Amino acid sequence: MYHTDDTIAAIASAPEGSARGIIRISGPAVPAILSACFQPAGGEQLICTDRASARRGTVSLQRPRARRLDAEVYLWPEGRSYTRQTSAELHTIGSPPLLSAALQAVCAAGARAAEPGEFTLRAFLAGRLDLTQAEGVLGVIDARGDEQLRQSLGQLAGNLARPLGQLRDSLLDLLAHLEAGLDFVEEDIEFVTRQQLDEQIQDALTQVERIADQLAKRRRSDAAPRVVLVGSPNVGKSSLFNALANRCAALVSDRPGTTRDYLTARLDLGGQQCELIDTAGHESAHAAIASAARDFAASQAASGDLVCLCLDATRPTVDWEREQLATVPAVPRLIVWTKCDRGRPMELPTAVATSAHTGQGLDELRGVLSQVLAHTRGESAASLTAERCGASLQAAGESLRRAGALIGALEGEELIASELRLALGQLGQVVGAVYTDDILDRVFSRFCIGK
Ligand SMILES: Nc1nc2c(ncn2[C@@H]2O[C@H](COP(=O)(O)OP(=O)(O)OP(=O)(O)O)[C@@H](O)[C@H]2O)c(=O)[nH]1
Ligand SMILES: [Mg+2]
Repeated sequence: MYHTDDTIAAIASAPEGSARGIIRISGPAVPAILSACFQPAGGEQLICTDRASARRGTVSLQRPRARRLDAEVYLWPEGRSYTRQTSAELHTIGSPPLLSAALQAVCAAGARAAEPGEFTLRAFLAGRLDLTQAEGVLGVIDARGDEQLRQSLGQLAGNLARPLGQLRDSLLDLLAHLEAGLDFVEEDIEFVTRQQLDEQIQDALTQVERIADQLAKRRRSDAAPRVVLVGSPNVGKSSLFNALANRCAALVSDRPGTTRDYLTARLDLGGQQCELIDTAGHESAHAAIASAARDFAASQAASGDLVCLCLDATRPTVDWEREQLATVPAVPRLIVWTKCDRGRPMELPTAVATSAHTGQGLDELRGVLSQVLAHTRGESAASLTAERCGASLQAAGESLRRAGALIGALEGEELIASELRLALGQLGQVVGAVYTDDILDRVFSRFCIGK
């Protein structure tokens, strides 16, 4: 069983350190903990009102030695925070040893170190989120690329919770009518006609199928991570694409700017699937079409899971390439030297030397891609939810189908009601209205501490 009556605390900012560090605290003892370890500036007392508030002050640290750390405290009263409990955040310098000393001070004052995902678990248990939205939170944290972020934010905003909630409400109403009819069976009172029952069950079945289909589609679309080939015109991206995909899909020519549109191919990297994307070369052209192609290549790169920056080993690097090498990429990046049969690549760490013409380095590149992708890929919220709920949605659909068949066969209403109960139980598991510790463990153990 999960307890929510104690007070939990954790470092909620990046574990490797950042400019700002955050300690999150949630539970009934927040006011007592803050009055024990936080001194507001100006010597006044920190008072928890019915509105969110912020105060500057200092936290008293005991270890490794007694000292005071400047901090701001943000305080949310019960009912108005993420967990719906009295909650606080201490914002201070993001140095890991200082944050860990501040967390020790908070724990010494009465908090317990939070388990992974425990804040979101409390938000779920307090009814602030359903399970699909909790998975949306995780999807937002782990999103790789714009598409995953968009999907996860949608799920967090309730684009699954809402239709599922409406569907459960209408099935509950239907079940209530059926059960009321069963209570008055002697009097021959009918609360819902067979035709209404049939229509509403068919309608519910269509919705369950639509949600299951939508989840499965999203899961398929993000099942394969995306590897995007980018680089200057004529460096050999399309040749590399063809060599890796083992086909001549992309047009190759010695004229720079050959690729205008983009092409994709499915690669199997020894069990690890990926989608390989060839893009137009980056160039400083003015022609509208070239610049559209370049913008498109940039957007493909931004939504990829891994970018292969292709550099031509037969010539020195150009300005744009040097700029790229000097910047920290937003998406994980691999340097791929091309045309190594005709030139010697410059020494760069973690670069792979290839030739599309001789096949040199292609196996090595496949191996590196597979390794890097195994570590860069985050699962989208839809994938997590689809994996957890696929069987429940299918079972709910089957119960509704059986209920429909029972109506058609003019069977008794007890049997129909029992199928509706089964369907509701399965939908309840999807949103978390019906849950076991096991289900919650599966969802929340994927979170990191502090979320
Ligand atoms: N020697 C040698 N030539 C290559 C290799 N790969 C590509 N080339 C040549 O380089 C030229 C450009 O190749 P593409 O694959 O079209 O280059 P790209 O980067 O797709 O070019 P854009 O689509 O215009 O951006 C062609 O003439 C290819 O034959 C290679 O591994 N070795
Ligand atoms: Mg090309």
